[in-house]
This record gives sequence, structure tokens and C-alpha cells, in this order.
Amino acid sequence: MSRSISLAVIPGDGIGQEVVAEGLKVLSAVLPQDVKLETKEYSLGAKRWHETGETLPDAELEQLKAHDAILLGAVGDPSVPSGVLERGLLLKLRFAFDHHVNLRPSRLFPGVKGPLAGEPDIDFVVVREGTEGPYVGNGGSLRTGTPQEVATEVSLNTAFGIERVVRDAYARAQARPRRKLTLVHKNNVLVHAGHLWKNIFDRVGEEYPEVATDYLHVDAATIFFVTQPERFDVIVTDNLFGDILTDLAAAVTGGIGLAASGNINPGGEFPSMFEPVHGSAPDIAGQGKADPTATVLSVGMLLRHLGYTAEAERIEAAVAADLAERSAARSTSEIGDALAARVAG
Ligand code: GGG
Repeated sequence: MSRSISLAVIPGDGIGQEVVAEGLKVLSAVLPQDVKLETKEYSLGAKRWHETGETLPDAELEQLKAHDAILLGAVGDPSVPSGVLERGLLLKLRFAFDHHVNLRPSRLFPGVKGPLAGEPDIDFVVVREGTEGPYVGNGGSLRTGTPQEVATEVSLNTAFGIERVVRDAYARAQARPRRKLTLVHKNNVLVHAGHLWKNIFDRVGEEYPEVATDYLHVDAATIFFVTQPERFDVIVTDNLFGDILTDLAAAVTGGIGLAASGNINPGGEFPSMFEPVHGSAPDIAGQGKADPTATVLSVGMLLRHLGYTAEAERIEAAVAADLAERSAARSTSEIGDALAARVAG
């Protein structure tokens, strides 16, 4: 039986171009001969916006729907007003394709020197809600440009949206050896949204008696990420808290250059999208300094999502081996070459 993958590629801005090239290199190297890989690159991001004023036209959104998955690099550029590309491209994709499960694994690979003493055993996954919270764009400003200016950014939390991501997180926790799920919110202050999250978390938990649960306020969670990261297994949280916590998680597991993510549409109605957690890093763009490992691990997540489990495991093993042996600084393409050689060999 011949198999095929139709992949949409959005390198985007800054280092996105460089790291995606390495991700594709490793993808081509890991796929068996009988798998036909078809990629289509979409030229979206700062350059396109400057040329046409477009961020993600509906026609391209429609074309993207036809792919099995999307690989995205990074979005954002200092020459474009803040928010134009993030909202008009990255969030538009997440919302249009109902990527309500934003999956962000964090693991301290053996040999990686993180900032924490004693090389703690860090291996957890943050299930970040991806389509609600304060990211929905429900806000505006009044009396703009005057000393009396008022701005609102209202957090949207629906029972439907919370329940589906909480259910996803329970299922993931149930499937992992430690079977532990932590809800992170701030329900002592954000009482309306926080209690809705907690009530749903507790109710759904009754269906998962084997999953041990706990609750942390987000500020306490930041402390435990640094002082006791090994206590976490699966974390479920809202869009904003998840965005911030996963950067902290990256910092304690070797840096943002190693942090992979998947924007999952669990029902498969739309293509899921995989991207490094990091942004476009314009300060180092074009210099071959970016670490492509986060993108390569995101390619691994993509393959796992599409059912190529053995290939995903080969990528994870190649990254683990590469990280364990790292000594001298290498360029973006040297790291990509090394990982491609490992997965192929
Ligand atoms: N790699 C994707 C990227 O460029 N992320 C930057 C960003 O603005 N992220 C916001 C978010 O993940 O919600």
C-alpha cells in the first residue's frame, strides 16, 4: 500500500526560514521510501504583508485545509506593527482550524545542562487551550490616543471549550505511566473563569478515577516549575497561562531552541499545525545561529499525529543522542545535517 503525506509549509519570518529547512531535511531523511512526501510552501509573513498588505487571505486558508498537516516556523517581525502577523496569521490559523489543543511537551534530555541544580527528572506536557481565553480578540479601545484612553481584552471561557480540552488532557494523563493531571489557573482572583475551569475539571475527573489530580494557582505553578519540576506529568491550563508557562518550561529544560509544539485539531476535521514554541528571533535571523531542534522535534510530533510512530521515535532518539553528545557550537544546518544523518542511519 503506498502512503503519502501532503504537507503545507509556512516558514514565516526570521529564523523560521532556517529552522523549517532543517525540519524538512530531517523529515525527508526519516520517511521510508514508500511514503510519498508532497510539500507546498506558502509565502506568508512579514514580506508578504509588506508587498500586498495580506496576512492570510481566505483563498489560501481554503487551500491549507486540503493538507494532512502544516509545519510552521515563526511569525513576527519588528518592521510590522505588533499583533498584525500574530493575530492575522498565527492565531487566524489556530482559530480557523479549531486547534483547541495546544500541546507543548517539556523534557530535560540527558546531558542537557539546564539552569536548575541536580539535573531534575523533568518530563511533562502542557495541554494549553488554543482557541479561547484572552487571545480571542474580544476587546477594543475607547478615547484612543487621549490621556483617558481605555483598553479592554476580555477573556472568553466557554463550558464547551473548557470541557473538550480538559477531556483531552485527562485522556493524555490516563495514557501516561504516572497518570497525574494538574489544573493551573488563578481561581482565587479570576473567580468567574477560574471556577468554571475547576468545576469542569472536577466533574470530568470523576470519569477518570485512575488519574491523580491537583490544582495550582498559576503563580504557585511558576515557583514549582523551578523548584520541583519533576512533580508535573500533564498540566491543563488556559491559553494565556499556557503560553507563558511553556516558555518557563523551555527555560528549565535547556532553552527555547528545544521546545516543540503541536496545535491539534483532535477530530481531524482540519489539519493540525506543528511549530517550534520560539518566535522569529530577528536578532539572529539569517546568521545560521538558530537551533533547529525545536522544529525537528515538532516534525516528530507531526509524524506521531499522522500515525508514523516509529519515525517519530527515531527523531526523538536522534535528538536525544545529538544533545547528549553536543560539545562545540554548530550552525543551524550542521545540527540539521547531524540529525538527518542519525535518523537515516
Ligand atoms: N513559532 C511560532 C511563533 O512564531 N510564535 C510566536 C508567538 O507569537 N506565539 C504566540 C503563541 O504561541 O500564542
